[in-house]
Amino acid sequence: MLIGLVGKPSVGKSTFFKAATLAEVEIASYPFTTIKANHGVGYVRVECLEKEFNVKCNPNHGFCINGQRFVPIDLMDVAGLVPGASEGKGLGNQFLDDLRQADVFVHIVDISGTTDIEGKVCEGHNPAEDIKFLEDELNKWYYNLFLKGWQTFSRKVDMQGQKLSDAITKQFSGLKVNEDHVKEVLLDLGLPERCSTWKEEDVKKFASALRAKSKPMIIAANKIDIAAGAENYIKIIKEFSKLMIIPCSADSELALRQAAKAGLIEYVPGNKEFKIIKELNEKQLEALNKIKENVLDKYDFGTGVQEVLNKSIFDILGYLAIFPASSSKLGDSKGNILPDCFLLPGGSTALDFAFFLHTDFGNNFVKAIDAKTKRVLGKDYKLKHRDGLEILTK
Ligand SMILES: Nc1nc2c(ncn2[C@@H]2O[C@H](COP(=O)(O)OP(=O)(O)OP(=O)(O)O)[C@@H](O)[C@H]2O)c(=O)[nH]1
Ligand SMILES: [Mg+2]
Repeated sequence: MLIGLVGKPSVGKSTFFKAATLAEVEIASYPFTTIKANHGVGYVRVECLEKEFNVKCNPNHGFCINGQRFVPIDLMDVAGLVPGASEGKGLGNQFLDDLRQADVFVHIVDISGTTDIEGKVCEGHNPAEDIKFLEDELNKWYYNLFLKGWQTFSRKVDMQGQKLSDAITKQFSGLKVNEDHVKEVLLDLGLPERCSTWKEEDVKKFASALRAKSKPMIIAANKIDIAAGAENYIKIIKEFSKLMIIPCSADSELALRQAAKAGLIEYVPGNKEFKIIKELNEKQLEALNKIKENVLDKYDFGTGVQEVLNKSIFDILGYLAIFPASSSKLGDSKGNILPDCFLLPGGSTALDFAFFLHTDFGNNFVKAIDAKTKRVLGKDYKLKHRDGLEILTK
């Protein structure tokens, strides 16, 4: 799964990326600091099963602190997007190309209003404008891709009597569009089956709806630590009540994670508190106090960075965290306890999980056992978030 960080220049995309991955990337207050996309590994946070079994886990991937398991996911930070990007303005199309492979977008917005529409420092900018223009540019990007060659494509589909949803999925596979998305959009819009009869307006509607379905979006209302942020945030959640908007301070998260890495504080990403464990100088103390007062004590999700990642994967994409585990033996052959935690699509069954682990497990599936309750489960059992399952085979 790939999360793409998008937004106009200077909103804090690279800061968010660095806070989540601790990778070395360039951060600066002028627009277009990032030119080439950055790829890295971030984590979603899941309550580990170790507590239920009273053991200490040894993760193969990611890590676990105080019973909180951090499971790796891919993140991508790209160049800033300005109005007209789909027509090539700013760093335009090159950057849009980077986004094709994303499964979900985090739109980073400067909620403090201290950067204008092109990312230059200002005061009093209305973040609502940014939310609108970005969606618009992304929709235009899809539309332009569709329009290119649409006539030839649609005629061929109709003439050869191809199944429309299948043909579109194949044609636009580079955008990671799946056939379910296409079917749902065709059904929602009620467009004619003969796609060569679609008007330009129909193609536009279709492209926008498919963009929303195949690249769903969550909004990180970043720079909430700046005074004007709080007021703007309240306005924005009223104006865009249908969108998922999380207050966020990437800069605060970065400071906390770096302080924790340097051994100055104990901090579990996503928590609302930290503990000082080393003697700090006045400047360090002041910086941490500001984060506590302006961000952690004020908002439900701490700095919001972890919450944005979790919501993207578990709420928007609907994934489930599943632990391979058996009630009698929690370790693997090397004695590692609860070594794995996998992310599976919502709606997956016990049999899907078996195939996910290994084709042989799937082909020879007999039953699954719930490690927490010892209940026997059949192949059609629908997985639940934080299930621990053992697969028994022939
Ligand atoms: N106060 C505050 N400043 C932030 C926050 N996040 C980022 N910044 C600052 O905003 C400026 C831009 O940050 P970047 O991370 O480089 O922004 P970007 O979106 O990657 O910008 P481009 O690469 O130019 O598109 C820097 O000066 C950051 O320190 C935040 O949460 N709070
Ligand atoms: Mg950047």
